[in-house]
Amino acid sequence: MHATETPLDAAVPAAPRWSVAQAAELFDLPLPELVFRAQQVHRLHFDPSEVQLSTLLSIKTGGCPEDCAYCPQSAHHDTGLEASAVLDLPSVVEAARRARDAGATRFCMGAAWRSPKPRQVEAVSRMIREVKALGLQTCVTLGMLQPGQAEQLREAGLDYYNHNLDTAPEFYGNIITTRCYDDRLQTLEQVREAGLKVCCGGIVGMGESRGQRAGLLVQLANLDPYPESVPINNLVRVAGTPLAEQPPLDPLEFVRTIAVARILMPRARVRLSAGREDMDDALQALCLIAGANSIFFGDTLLTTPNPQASADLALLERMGMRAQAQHDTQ
Ligand code: SAM
Ligand code: DTB
Ligand code: SF4
Repeated sequence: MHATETPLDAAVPAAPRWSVAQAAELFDLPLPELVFRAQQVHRLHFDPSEVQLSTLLSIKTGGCPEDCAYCPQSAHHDTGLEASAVLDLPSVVEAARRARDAGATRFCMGAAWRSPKPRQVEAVSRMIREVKALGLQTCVTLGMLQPGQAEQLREAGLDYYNHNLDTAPEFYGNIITTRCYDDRLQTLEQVREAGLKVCCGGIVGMGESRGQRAGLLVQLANLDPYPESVPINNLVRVAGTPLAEQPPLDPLEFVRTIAVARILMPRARVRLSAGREDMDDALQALCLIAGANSIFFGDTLLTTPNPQASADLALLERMGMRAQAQHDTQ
């Protein structure tokens, strides 16, 4: 090689890799120091007064063959939830229109599948086309994908694919036995290779340690590139699931998790996700101050309740904050 040439890969800056020890050090900081650092990072990349609104719709509910211990939709748990067929296209379009009219910029459709069949991907593709035509960003979460399916979804107009790592690798087996961490990583790779944006996060409050919360965030941050969208869910303790009696996480530990996610993934939309029904306004405000800049918007998540849209808009107003404009969906 000529002396002035640089090797090809030297021109591409490597994504910063984080160690679990570094993330754990952040978790251990005094809360004001941690929140200050998260705010500094947040302001470098986002308007700190703006929050993105995503609305969820369950397009196929219940009867899932996977055994995720947190999930009311698993056929392994008796939660009293009736399994239903795939929603019809007009109902999906109607729900998306209502979400858009209420102020959402992204519409996320979730299905209780381990992995979609070809005809199911076709049905979802029809939904994606129509939702996209309404001017909304589109996201789906359908479980593990087979080769070619991510491309098919992208061609229909999909922007984001949600597939959560859920927890740290070493805690995963305590929560799910019907699939492994590598299965999840493989689907995430296919999603990336198809040119889709990645929505990937996890759940806290399932009995994991602080080190394991750090471990989850490091797994997410070290995906190359890290996800554009990072949902941080606080466990919704649903009766009939194995985690129904799990003691609640210290709310300030949830705030710390948000702040560390913001620092490790500076440009990501960090979403204050499931679990807001159990949080008062002050705690939600603290999460938005600590670096969250997205919420699930609308009175149901997939199967469980979420705060009323009017309450969320009122909270943003009280904080002097605002929803992301519908013409500005980056
Ligand atoms: N079946 C697909 C999958 O698992 O990827 C998509 C739907 S699944 C319900 C989407 C995500 O919802 C899960 O990965 C999990 O992070 C979250 N979730 C499910 N039940 C939850 C609960 N009780 N509390 C918090 N988050 C939950
Ligand atoms: C995510 O991380 N959380 C959402 C969405 N992605 C699909 C789902 C939360 C589900 C909470 C339990 C329920 O409503 O069934
Ligand atoms: Fe099925 Fe997804 Fe629920 Fe697991 S989280 S039981 S895969 S719907």
